[in-house]
Parts: sequence; structure tokens; C-alpha cells
Amino acid sequence: MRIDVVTLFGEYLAPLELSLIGKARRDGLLGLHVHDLRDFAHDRHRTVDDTPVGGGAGMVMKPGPWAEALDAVVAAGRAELGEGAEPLIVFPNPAGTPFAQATAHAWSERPWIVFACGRYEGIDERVYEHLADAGREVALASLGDYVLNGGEVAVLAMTEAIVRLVPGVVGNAASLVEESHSDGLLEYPLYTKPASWTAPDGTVRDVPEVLLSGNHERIAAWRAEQSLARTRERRPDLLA
Ligand code: JEK
Repeated sequence: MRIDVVTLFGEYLAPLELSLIGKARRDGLLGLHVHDLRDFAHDRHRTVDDTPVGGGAGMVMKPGPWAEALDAVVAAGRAELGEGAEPLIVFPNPAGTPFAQATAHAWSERPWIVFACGRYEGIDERVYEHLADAGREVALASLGDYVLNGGEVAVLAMTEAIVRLVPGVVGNAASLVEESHSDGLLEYPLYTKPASWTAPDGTVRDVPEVLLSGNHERIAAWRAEQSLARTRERRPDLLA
């Protein structure tokens, strides 16, 4: 899988070099390419933003650098993947479709994703129109209902969610199988050894007896009950 990211703040993407994603890159499962939007601004000050037409607070990203950057990124990707290759171009956007686990699954089957990270108040609307008219596949996706300063943190989260689903990336394939069988409820409580633990304040805290019983049916029933109770308490929306 190839992932391109266009951003003004490439340093934000440094965590993608680490851990799981870094390993996927070193193993050749992931090609990650970060591009500086500023390279596609050609005036003396390399300007990428301007005041909003119609008035309003803050600044808006100019369409020119974005159109040029995305054209260049698509051309470079095609030179490597083949001239027929077509990326999904994703704009993280607080007004986008919610990014969910189902999105991560669908996108993990894509050979090529280009992420376009906006900043300021967002990007001139004509960029999306231009791309759609050029026949490009475009998605606006939101990480969640809160306001970030730009798309970079959303790209980190989305990339991690997507790439860990690519076959060969997550070390423990059994974890992914268990995940795919999870019934849309929250996870049950987890414990490890010791079965009886003395907390720093002297309190003795035991693992629930049922988990030590060796009775796999009772354990499964207890976990299912815990999952349901937690979901009712913390995420009633998942039960509706
Ligand atoms: C991309 C620029 C910053 C900040 C104004 C007024 C109510 C805010 C854009 N889940 C997510 N949250 N935020 C983003 C995200 C934020 C971005 C950009 C993604 C590009 N910004 C910004 C304020 C405003 N709005 C009305 C909401 C807009 C995101 C994702 N994905």
C-alpha cells in the first residue's frame, strides 16, 4: 500500500516512522511519502493562505498550491504504481463523514491513499470541485466531533487504524480475528497475573474468581455480560 501526505507540517508525521508503521515500511508493506505544500507556492513569500472572501475570521488555503501539489503527487505515484493507478484523495475535515472502523477496513484494501492536510480555517472549496471534475476519487473524513488545528493529527490516527489492518502488519493475527468477531460492544475487563495483587496503598485486589475457574463457558458468559453492562453505561448509542 502507498500513502502520500501533503502538509505544511511534515514534522507532525514523524510518529509514522515509529513502531508498527515504521516496521511495515521497513518490511516493504507500506510506502509512505510526505510532501511539503509550500513547495507548490511560487510567489516570493511562498504564500498558501489568504483572507476569506465574504469576510469572517482567520485565513483560508489558496486553491493554486493545492491543485498543483495534488497533480504532482498523483503523477509521481503513477510513475511508480503504473499509469492506470488512481488514488483515493482524503481530506481530513471537521465537516467530513465520520471516520470509523468500517472506513479503516474499506480503505485498508486500497492500494493508494493521498491525504491532504488543511490548516487555518480550511481549504478553498474549488479544490474539491476541481478534483471531482477531473474524475478523481475524493473523500472528506472527520476524526470526531471536536476541533483540531489541522488535518495532521487526523492523518496519524487514520493511517494507524488503516495500516494495522493490512495483512502482515500486525504481529498477532489472532488479535485481528478476535476483533472481527467482536459484536460491536465495548471490550470486557482484562486481567493478567498475579491473580492476587497488593496495590501500593496496601489494598489486596483479586482477579474475578470466574476467570480462574477454567470453565470456558462460564468465562465467555461473564465476559459477554460485562461487555453489555459497560456498553449500556458508557456507549448506549451503540445499543440503539
Ligand atoms: C482539517 C483546518 C482547523 C479549525 C472552524 C467552525 C465548527 C470548526 C478548521 N475531527 C476533526 N476536527 N478538526 C479537524 C480538522 C481541522 C482542520 C483541518 C481537519 C484544516 N482545520 C479548523 C476551525 C474551523 N470550524 C465551525 C467547527 C475549521 C478534524 C478532522 N479530520
